[in-house]
Amino acid sequence: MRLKLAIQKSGRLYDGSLELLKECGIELPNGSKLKTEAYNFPMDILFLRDDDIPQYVLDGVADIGIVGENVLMESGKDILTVEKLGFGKCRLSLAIPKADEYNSAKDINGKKIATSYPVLLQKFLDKNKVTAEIHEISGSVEIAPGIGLADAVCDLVSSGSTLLMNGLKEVETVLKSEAVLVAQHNLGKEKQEWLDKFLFRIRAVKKAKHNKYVLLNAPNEKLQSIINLIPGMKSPTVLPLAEQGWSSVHSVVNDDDFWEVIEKLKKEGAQGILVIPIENMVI
Ligand code: PRT
Ligand code: ZN
Repeated sequence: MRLKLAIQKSGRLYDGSLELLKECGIELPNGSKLKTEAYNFPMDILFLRDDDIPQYVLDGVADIGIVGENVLMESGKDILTVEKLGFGKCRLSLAIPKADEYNSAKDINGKKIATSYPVLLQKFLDKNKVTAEIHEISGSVEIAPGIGLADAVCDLVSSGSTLLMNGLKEVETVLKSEAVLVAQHNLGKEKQEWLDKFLFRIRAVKKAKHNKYVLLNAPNEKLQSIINLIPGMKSPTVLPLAEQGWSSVHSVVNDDDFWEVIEKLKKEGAQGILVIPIENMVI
């Protein structure tokens, strides 16, 4: 038994997908392009066009895959979203020429919209009870208004600079997207077990990225208030320093309120605060 994972063969999700495998300790031969076998995990990697991944997973050519939610939802294929992966983040947005007025979705009534995402756009139009003409094109959607092909576009945006360069402004978010791990519904017992092991590693890696290991020195009389600030996973490690009246405190701090916590620690009298990245985190 080998679990077959489909990833994008080149493009925006390629590096992130390989990076994820590496962080999960899954080693691949260098420079493989069509199909490759992991050395130390029962997994074969198939390199495909991103648009083909949902269908291949549905057919069982691949058991699992890494694909953008935008592609998955546009495809409408009945496969499972197992986990959000935190990379390849973007949004599918409606954009119109900068000078055009916009108050609500009603303003696109009767307009011609260029997109590579006709299904998602139609759903958005239906939800907003708007009728517009969808003009499906496969690439360079952003130039459509400039060359008179459409009045508006519905395209993926990350930094927004492509829209800006083409004289367009974003007016609605149709979908927020990131790379996700997908799987077919019935993998069978053995493959499911290996998927669970893969998922266990992914979650440990993701968790570690959101946390940092913190070491600091604290005066003993302030120990309790410092411990309250960094409760960690169970409770912090406290070790006596060679200098009387001082302790070393080790704990884990979440990314979200990281700087706030560090400031409070300083205020409470913590010294020599060291912050170290965590590679894996299993709870
Ligand atoms: O060959 P294949 O079919 O596999 O690749 P592709 O050309 O269809 O896809 P690719 O590699 O461009 O994108 C793969 C996936 O990356 C997408 O399906 C999204 O899930 C995700 N992603 C994240 C993006 C972007 N960010 C993104 N910015 N996909 C495309 N873009 C494009 C967008 O279409 C526009 O042209 O980048 C431009 C906008 O970028 P900004 O930064 O200027 O806003
Ligand atoms: Zn594609």
